[in-house]
Amino acid sequence: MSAIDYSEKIPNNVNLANDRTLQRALEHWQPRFLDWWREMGPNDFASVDVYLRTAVGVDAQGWAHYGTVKMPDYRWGIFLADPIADRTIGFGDSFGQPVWQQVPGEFRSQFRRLIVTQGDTEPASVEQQHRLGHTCPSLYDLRNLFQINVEEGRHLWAMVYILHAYFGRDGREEAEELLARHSGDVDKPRILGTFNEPILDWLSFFCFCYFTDRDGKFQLKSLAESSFDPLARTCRFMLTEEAHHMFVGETGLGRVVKRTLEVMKETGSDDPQEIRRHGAVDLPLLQRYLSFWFSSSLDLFGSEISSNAATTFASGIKGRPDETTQYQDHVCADSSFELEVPDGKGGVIKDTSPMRNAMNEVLRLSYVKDCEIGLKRWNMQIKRAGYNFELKLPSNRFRRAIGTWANIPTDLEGRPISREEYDSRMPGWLPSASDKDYVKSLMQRVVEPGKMAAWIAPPERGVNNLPVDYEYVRLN
Ligand code: BYC
Repeated sequence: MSAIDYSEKIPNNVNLANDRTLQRALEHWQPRFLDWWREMGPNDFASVDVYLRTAVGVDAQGWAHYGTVKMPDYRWGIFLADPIADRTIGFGDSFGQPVWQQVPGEFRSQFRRLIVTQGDTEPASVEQQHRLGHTCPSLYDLRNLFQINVEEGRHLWAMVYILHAYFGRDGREEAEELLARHSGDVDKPRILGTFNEPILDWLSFFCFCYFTDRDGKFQLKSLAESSFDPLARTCRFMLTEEAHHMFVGETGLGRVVKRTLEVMKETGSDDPQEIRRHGAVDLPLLQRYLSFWFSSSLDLFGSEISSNAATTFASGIKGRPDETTQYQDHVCADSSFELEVPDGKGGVIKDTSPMRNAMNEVLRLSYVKDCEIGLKRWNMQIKRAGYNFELKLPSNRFRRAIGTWANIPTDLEGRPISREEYDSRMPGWLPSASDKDYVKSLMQRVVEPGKMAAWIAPPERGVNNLPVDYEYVRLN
C-alpha cells in the first residue's frame, strides 16, 4: 500500500510534498472549495457532529475509517488505488501496449472533456441536496446524506487533482469553473441534464441515489479501464465509496415499499387515497418517481450512436465496465450493433451501427440490467405481502431528451404515440403537482435517535455495526 501523509494540508497518497508547484496550485484551490462548500453544501449543519467514514488508506482496512467529525473538518484527500504492475491497454487500437502515465497530446481535449464532465456531476449533486437535511426522516438517514455529500466533495477533489496535475493552465481554469457552474443555474448550469433537476424531497433523493449514482458506477467503471493510468486508478478508488451511495438508494426505496405494505396491511386497502390518509407513499406514486428519475438518468449515457464514443473507445480513453472479464473482443473494429430507431413516420425500424459508435448504448443496456435488480427485490416484497402490483422500469425510449429517441413521444412501453396522447397521459406517468405536494407534506424532520418518519420503515441495521438508534448526528 502507498503511504498517506496526514500531516499534509491535503491528505494524499500521490506524493504531493515532492511536487511544490502542484501542491501550491491545489492549496490555492482549497479555500475556494471550502467557500463553495460553505455556500452550496449542507451549510446549516456546519457545526454539528456527524458519524462519518473517512478514507485514510486505499486498502481494505484503510478506506473506511469511522469517527465523529464536523463536516467542514472532513479530510478531503487525494487517493489513487495502488498501481497494477505492468498494466497494459485493455481495449481499442492500442490494445496490449503499456498504459500511459501522461496524457498523449493528441487525446488531451477528449480526456479533458470527460474529466470535466465527470467532475461537474460531483459538486452538482451536493448542490441538488443542499437543503435536504432540514427534512430528514431520521438521524440515520441524515448521517447517510452527509456521508454522501462529503464523498461527492472528495470525488470532486479526485478530478481536480487530475486536472491540476496533468492539464496545466487549462486544467486549473477548468477546476475553477467546476465551482462556478451551479445546479439549476439559468446562466451557468451543470453540464448534464439530470444534475440540474432539483432534489427537494427524500423520495427523489433515494431515487437519485438508486438511478443516478448507478450511472456514476458505470461511468467510473468505464473510466477505470482507461489507458491513462492515473485516471484509471483514481476512478477505481472512487468506486469503493460509490457503492454506499447506491446502497442508500436501494435500501431507502426498499424501506419506503416496506412501510407502504405495512400500511396496506393495517388498513386492508390498496387505495392510494387511503394510503395517503395514513401518511405513506402509495405504490403508483412511487412508480411515477421511479419513472422520472430512471428516464432522466438514461440520458446520462449520451446518444445511442456517438462518434465521441467511437473515438474514445478506439483511442483507449474510455472502455466498457469490466472490459477484461465481460468481453472477448476488446478491439471491436469489425463488429456491429443492432438497435431500434424511430422511422420518422411514427414507427420503429431496425438499424445497424459499427460497434464502436454504439458504446454508449452498450453501457446503457448494462445499466438497465443493473437497475432491474432492485425492482425485482421490491416486487418480491410486494408479492410476498400478497399484493398484485408490479413496479416497472419504463422503456429506454420513454421521455428521452438525448439521442435517437429524443423528443419522440412514446408510452411507458416505448410505443410511439401522438404528441396529444403523450401530453394527456403524462400526469399518470410522472409525478404530478399534487403528487409533489403530497410528498412535500410528508417531509417533516425526525431527529430523535432511532425514530423514523411515518412514511419509511427503519433500516435493518445501523452503520458500522452500531444500533439503529445510535445518535449518528449530534445536532447540539
Ligand atoms: N445532458 O455523443 P454524445 C456521477 C452532451 S454520474 C446534457 O451523445 P458522448 C454521479 C455531451 O456532453 C457519471 N448533455 O455523448 C452520480 C456532448 O456535449 P458536447 C458522470 C448531454 O459524448 C451521482 C453532446 O451531448 N460521468 O458520477 O458520447 C452523484 C453529444 O454527446 C447529456 C460521466 O458522464 C445529458 N444527459 O457521451 C454524483 C463520464 N448526454 O461535449 C456523481 C464522463 C450527452 O458536444 N462523460 N450530452 O458539448 C462521458 O463519458 C460523456 O461525456 C457522456 C456523453 C457519457 C456524458
